[in-house]
Amino acid sequence: MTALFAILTIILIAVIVVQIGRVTELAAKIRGEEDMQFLSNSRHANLLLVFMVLFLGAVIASGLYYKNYFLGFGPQDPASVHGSAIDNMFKVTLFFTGIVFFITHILLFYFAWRYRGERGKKAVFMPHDNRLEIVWTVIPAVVMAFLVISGLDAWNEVMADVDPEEEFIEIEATGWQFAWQPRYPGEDGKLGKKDFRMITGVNQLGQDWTDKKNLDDLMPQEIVLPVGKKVRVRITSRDVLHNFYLPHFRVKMDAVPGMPTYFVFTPNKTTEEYRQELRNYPEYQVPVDPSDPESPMLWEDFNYELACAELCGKGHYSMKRVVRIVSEEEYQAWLDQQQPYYFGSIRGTENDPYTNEWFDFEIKQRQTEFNEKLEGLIADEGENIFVFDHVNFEVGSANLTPVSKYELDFLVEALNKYPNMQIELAGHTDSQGEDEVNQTLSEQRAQVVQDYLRNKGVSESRLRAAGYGETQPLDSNDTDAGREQNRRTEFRILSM
Ligand SMILES: [Cu+2]
Repeated sequence: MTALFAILTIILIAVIVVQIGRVTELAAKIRGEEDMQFLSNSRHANLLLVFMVLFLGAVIASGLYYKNYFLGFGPQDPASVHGSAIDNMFKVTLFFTGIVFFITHILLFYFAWRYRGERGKKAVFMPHDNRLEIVWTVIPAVVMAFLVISGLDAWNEVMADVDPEEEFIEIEATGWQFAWQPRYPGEDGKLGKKDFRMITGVNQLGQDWTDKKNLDDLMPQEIVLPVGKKVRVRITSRDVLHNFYLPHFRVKMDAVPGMPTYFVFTPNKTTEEYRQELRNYPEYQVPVDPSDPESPMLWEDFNYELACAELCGKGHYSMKRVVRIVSEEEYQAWLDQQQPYYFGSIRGTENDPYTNEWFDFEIKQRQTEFNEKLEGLIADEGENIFVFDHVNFEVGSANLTPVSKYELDFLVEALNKYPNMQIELAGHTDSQGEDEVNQTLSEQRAQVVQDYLRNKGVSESRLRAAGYGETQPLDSNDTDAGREQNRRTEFRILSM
């Protein structure tokens, strides 16, 4: 139906155009061809003047109407130290190109009106004018030179890298289809090494875990930064071109696979301060969801954002991330809540290169646990058996696993602390395999532990070793979990 109407309308318009043409031809025949031409020139010249006024009026009106949508105007204030340098550059350029825009458009339409074809008018023949050429070459050249030089000045200021001496926070942003992954350096302040060949499902950035700088790196889902601190962002990409874009901070840099880029900026307004500024504008004092009476206002809901400014694929829009600028105290509190990715997802798994050692903080923490457990046992009249939590043997053998030494060292310290304590070391197995083999294995294991303690300087007179095979299960031998409970090494306090 709509199509039919459209076709009919087009046909009608065509008929009207043809008819007008015929009438004009007829009128020209009556009045004379030349008169008709001049009359038409005159009408067009006047219409051009009308168009000029309407057009320039519309330009000014739309500029005023959208004034709060231009970067650097109204609520679009920059939130970084260098932001105003970029905004000023845009404003100066807009000022000069605006003047040129108005002058050239006024002249364009004025000339079309002033020099329209009229009876008796003849064109001036002017083959060349040096003065005119110089004027219209030199003036734009001087203005352009001024714009370029001041632009270069702003560029050098904005793109300056950090001084190695100065204090700054370095973070990393990796773009991929379709997300940004921020990475923070953790307590050491240094980002660990990466290699794209190490990228796997659990190692999205290809971090090299043998580089200890990686172990405390944080991978939060949002970017949180303290106000007033210089930030250097390392920008990389895992697949295609992306663009790290923080519009409110006037930060924009390509993320290129295989070619790390960076951007340095200093946020100078917290999210809350920016919201308070937006509050002054009526267009931000409307509810986010007008149908919900509880809905927050637009200014309350505002958040800085990280976007991708490179059309990188069909999920491009979903690369948005929230950026929060907070006070130094809030930043520290947020940092303290973050868990290093390594300790959350890699530690103790097959990807962990450090399964044979404990880190200092783990040793401290587990030593505290050991001491508390032992103190509890000493205080308890009825109980006197301490089951080791971290003393283990290789499968079917009496060889201690490498990390077993830590808990045994805790015991050595405890024996030194209580010089009269005498203990019996006991080995236990589950019920799998031959009874006799299990009996021998448990004896050997208790002996190995005793030897270890003796080598650490504990007097042999305070130690006894015994194997109990599978005779003293703690749990059922029918389940994996039960058997794990039953395979154990423990010590019994004989006297204090
Ligand atoms: Cu992208």
